[in-house]
Amino acid sequence: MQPLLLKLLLTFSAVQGPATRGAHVTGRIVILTVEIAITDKTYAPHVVVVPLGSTVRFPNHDPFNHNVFSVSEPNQFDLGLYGRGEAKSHTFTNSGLVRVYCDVHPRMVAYVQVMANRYYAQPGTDGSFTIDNVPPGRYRLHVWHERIPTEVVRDVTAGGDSVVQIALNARGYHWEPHRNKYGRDYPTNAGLERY
Ligand SMILES: [Cu+2]
Repeated sequence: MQPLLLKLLLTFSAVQGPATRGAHVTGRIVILTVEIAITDKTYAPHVVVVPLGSTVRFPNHDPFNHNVFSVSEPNQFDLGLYGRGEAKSHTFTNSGLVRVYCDVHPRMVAYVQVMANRYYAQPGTDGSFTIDNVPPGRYRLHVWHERIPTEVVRDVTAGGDSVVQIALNARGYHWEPHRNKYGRDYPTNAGLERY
């Protein structure tokens, strides 16, 4: 495996089931509150995975304003401008990928993966992951990474200690500018602004 790919694999993947027809899965969900801190115009951590119904807090530690927002349907939200020491939150009531931006700083990007069941994992620093207590059966495994163009989908069988190995290819990745919350391009000096 290429070192680059290995590193990307380490960074993050989200994995979820269910399920091919016939396998009935009802994982009990525990709602969470997690934090994505804003420091030096950066979201950290910039990728989180949460169960449906969970809340993400966005505390601003910078001495200037940020405007956390998303236009990812159906989880769009807009926390408005707020300054240092303030924290605003959003509760995610739909499953799916939510791209979180800042209306002031176009380079600020975070991802919230909202999961409809508990069968998911975020790989550790060595790239390994485990999804515990999956009832035996056939499932469809979805693998996501911010730098691959589409999810990798794999049919897998759970039962005993099933092992699956997946390598992601991010060679085609390049930074794509996005629009602000009004659907317009950021000002041309965006990213160079003093604050
Ligand atoms: Cu910002």
